[in-house]
Amino acid sequence: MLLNEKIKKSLEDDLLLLVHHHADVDSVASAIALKTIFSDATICASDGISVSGQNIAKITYDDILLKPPAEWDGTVIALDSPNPEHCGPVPKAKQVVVIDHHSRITGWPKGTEIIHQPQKTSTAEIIFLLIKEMGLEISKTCATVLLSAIYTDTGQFRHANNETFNVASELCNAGADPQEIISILDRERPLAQKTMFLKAAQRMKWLQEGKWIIATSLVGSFESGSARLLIVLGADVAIVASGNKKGEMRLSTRASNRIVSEGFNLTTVLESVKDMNGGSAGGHPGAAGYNGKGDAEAITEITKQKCISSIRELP
Ligand SMILES: [Mn+2]
Repeated sequence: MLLNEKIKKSLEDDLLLLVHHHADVDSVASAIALKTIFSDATICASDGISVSGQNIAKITYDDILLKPPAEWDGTVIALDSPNPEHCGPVPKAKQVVVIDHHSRITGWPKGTEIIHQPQKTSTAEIIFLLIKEMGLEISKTCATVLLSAIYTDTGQFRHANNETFNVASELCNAGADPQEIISILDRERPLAQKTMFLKAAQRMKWLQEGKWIIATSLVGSFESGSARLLIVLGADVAIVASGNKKGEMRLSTRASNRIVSEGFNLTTVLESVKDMNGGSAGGHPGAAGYNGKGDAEAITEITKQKCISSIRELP
């Protein structure tokens, strides 16, 4: 059972569904799916929605609040967010509930109710189970957004497990159409994104450590898509950074399935960057992110060195 009495009670209150910064498909879809059940809920993003997240938002055209209120007279549900920095500022509320599937959950204050299922390949799968547990019907829209999230978070099912396929099949029975989802997710990319991906490739540097290739690059935005593309190009580890004039920087990292299956873990690498430089880190062994302060290029270099060290420690 995922729901305890305290969470069940808090779901009867006014709900604010909070997605993480630069919200991805999993986060936005989880919010929209919950809104198909709790139609009075408010969806809120505190730091923008990614292009692919916006494609999902267009399925229902639900209003999305772009700035969280300082206080919320009810329950805040933080989605796909392993720490409060990832979706903050989190409004003061009667109750905060976190629903997440990242490896490690940290930093949530005492009294927060946490539904943490790190073995699930997406937050959407947890939402699916929650709705089932409540004995409620899954509508076609709900099934469509949840299956879109599963597609995305599993890298088109490359990281899927047996349970992922079971849930996907149930979502199809509830009306999700796999081909329709592919066409939603494959909508044409904005020009700014295409040119940024090309710049990421142009500015890429790479080195070989044993049989593994580490690639780094620097972009103005779209770090995570850029990192994924460097893996497609042949890197085993991709580190893509962006920084702004305020001195804030963001790292997105990806690792190939092959190196992850040999024990390489990006979460551990970025946790150690966090221990050294402050900020926040989180993710999965093969896909993780870091937010902090400092020079984007310098932090990239440090991260690269840490990747080299952990590659040398692989069995
Ligand atoms: Mn996710």
